[in-house]
Amino acid sequence: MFRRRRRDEVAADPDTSTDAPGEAAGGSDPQPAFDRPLFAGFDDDDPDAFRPGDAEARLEHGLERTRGGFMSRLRDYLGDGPGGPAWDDVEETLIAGDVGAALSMEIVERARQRRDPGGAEAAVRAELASLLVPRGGAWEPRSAAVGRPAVVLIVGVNGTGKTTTIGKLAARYTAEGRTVLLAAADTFRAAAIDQLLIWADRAGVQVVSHAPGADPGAVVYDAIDAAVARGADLVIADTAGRLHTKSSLMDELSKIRRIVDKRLPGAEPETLFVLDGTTGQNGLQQAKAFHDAVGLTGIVLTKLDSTAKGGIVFAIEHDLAVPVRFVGVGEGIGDLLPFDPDAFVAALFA
Ligand SMILES: Nc1nc2c(ncn2[C@@H]2O[C@H](COP(=O)(O)OP(=O)(O)OP(=O)(O)O)[C@@H](O)[C@H]2O)c(=O)[nH]1
Ligand SMILES: [Mg+2]
Repeated sequence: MFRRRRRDEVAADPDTSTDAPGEAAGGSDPQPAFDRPLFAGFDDDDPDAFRPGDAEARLEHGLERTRGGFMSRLRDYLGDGPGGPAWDDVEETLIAGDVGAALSMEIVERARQRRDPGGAEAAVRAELASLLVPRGGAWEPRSAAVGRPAVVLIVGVNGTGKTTTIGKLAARYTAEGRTVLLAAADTFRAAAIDQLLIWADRAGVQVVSHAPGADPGAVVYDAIDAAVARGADLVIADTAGRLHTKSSLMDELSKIRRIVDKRLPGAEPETLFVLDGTTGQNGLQQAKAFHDAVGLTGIVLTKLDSTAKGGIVFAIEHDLAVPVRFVGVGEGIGDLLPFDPDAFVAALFA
């Protein structure tokens, strides 16, 4: 069923019903997402506003805490003091910044051996940059054939920023002139569907939704059908937050994936894992479990503005070899930046 720019209605397709995805709450989300402030930073007087603004300045702003936190200590220790760089402190600082213990040791070892003419800071900077997965250009979800939509599945544990990211992505691609359709496949809570409707309203895109409790796979199926019928370019599916340790819920994601493959053979949907940048090394375990279960094609690292430990970017790319595609640097609709490795490292050391 289509929804466009309506925030007061709840979808009401006949329920196709499935096992209660209710366990998805998993108990790790302290409060329902809908009760949280959703649009801090969004100008309500100008609801069509999507202003990505100057990406470089936004990135630096989003990384303020990280730069003032572990990065500023790192640079102090890398300075040419009387005894040279304090390598032990450099290693500890990297660990404290969420880079991970084994990887921090490796970085320091290799940086020391580099004997970079630019000094210790240049050496560490080069080592950090080398951990990031090389990209073949900007992220571009691909469709299986002309006239068929590209599909993006958004997955992750509870409360990491999935729905918010979908709103931001929808605004970004709509601003680029593409037709985006959202699939409300988090059917666990009515509030989750409502939340997506609000974001869709903000971004000016359509939503396909079923009744709360419906089969998420059926929602995605219908959304693809609707996208084909309407000539939409991109379907972005919201999914319920789930703990990576719950195998039945991970199976549900695989099922959604199979439905996309069946409905759009050869589509190769993008599966973006939304990782809360404030969760630290635990987030790495989550990402690995999701990667094993459904095969991730990219990562969105959210809440970078709320953490002083942006080093998780290096850990995750090194350990998973899955590229970070976007970073979330705030709660506003424009606070999602495409991830550019060079710009990221430059902003950290700026
Ligand atoms: N500071 C900051 N907050 C963010 C960012 N992205 C999301 N949030 C906030 O994180 C909270 C959770 O966001 P949601 O989009 O509801 O998260 P979710 O993953 O969809 O949650 P569930 O559906 O309950 O699993 C909200 O308060 C968002 O405003 C970000 O990049 N920075
Ligand atoms: Mg959500």
